Amino acid sequence: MSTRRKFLQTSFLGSLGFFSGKKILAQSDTYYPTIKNEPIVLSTWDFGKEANAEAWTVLGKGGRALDAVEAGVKIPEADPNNQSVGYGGLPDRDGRVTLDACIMDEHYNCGSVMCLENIMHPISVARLVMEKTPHVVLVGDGALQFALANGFKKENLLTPESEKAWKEWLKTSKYEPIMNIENKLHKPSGGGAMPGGPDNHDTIGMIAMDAKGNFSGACTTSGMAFKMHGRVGDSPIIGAGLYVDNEVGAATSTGVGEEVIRIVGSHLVVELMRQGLPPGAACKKAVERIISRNPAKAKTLQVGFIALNKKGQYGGYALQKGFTYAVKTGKEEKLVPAKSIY
Ligand code: SD4
Repeated sequence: MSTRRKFLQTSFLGSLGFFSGKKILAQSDTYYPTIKNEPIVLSTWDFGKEANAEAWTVLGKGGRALDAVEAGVKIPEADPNNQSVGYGGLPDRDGRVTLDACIMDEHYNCGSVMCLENIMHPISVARLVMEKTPHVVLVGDGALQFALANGFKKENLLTPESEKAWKEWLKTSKYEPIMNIENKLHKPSGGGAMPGGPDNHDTIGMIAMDAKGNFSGACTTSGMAFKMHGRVGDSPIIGAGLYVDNEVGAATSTGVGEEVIRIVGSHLVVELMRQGLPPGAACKKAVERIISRNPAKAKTLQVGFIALNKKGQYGGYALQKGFTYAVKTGKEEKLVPAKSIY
């Protein structure tokens, strides 16, 4: 299609959206709401749909975004078929399931746990770190001790399927992140999961705005499969895997955490929105920042961002095709295939 025709079509669609009040996909992959201050929740990947539905049990009743995001992400955390979050997560190279999670509310309060073992709901421990301690982050044994002292139960999180996948991996012990080619998520991988591969990009990042116009976010993961013991990705790092600024909006990420940490991705997206970029465009700029550091490497990796601003506009962008995000409002529930650079 010629650039001019494309431009005309976009302008035409844009004006249709403007005059009819219909939701349209804008050039920057940003969607615009019809109703202001309507509660809304966004989550990474297909299985975000079920998590959003749970979050809606809070948001739909006028509840707080913080309660909604915690309730929402607990769904994949407890799902043994999801091999990148919580129970059933693929272990590290030593066969240990180590979990990372963080949460942030509308007052810049935040809490995080890193490399936490044997606790089904790291997100709830992260929330307690936020609410009951003077700290932001607890790691490893300290996080576990804190969880146990607060009534959490110690559980074995390594499912037979994930153990089988790990034993399979041990045969070659090759750690080589492979980008997701196609979104085959939320399916048991039957032992075929590869580090960085299709089943390894299932982190759930969830961001929400409640009926009062307040924002919160949560992010939880078992991290990259077969990682070195002690490795922590972007997901539990405030500013990298998640950021919430109640004056501007919120963003969260998924994909190869090392790349997101380097650019403090979610904070970058929120700051770009503060400067006036729509959410989709802000996500795209963050993805481009990753490429500018190392274009050749970026071609081989997946990273995706989603973002929501104060007006209820939302969007997402990824390095590679295959990244989807789930959206729920009082009016609709849908999966959006994010635009991508490659
Ligand atoms: C990590 N960002 O540990 C996580 C992995 C991930 O989708 O998002 N997978 O680096």
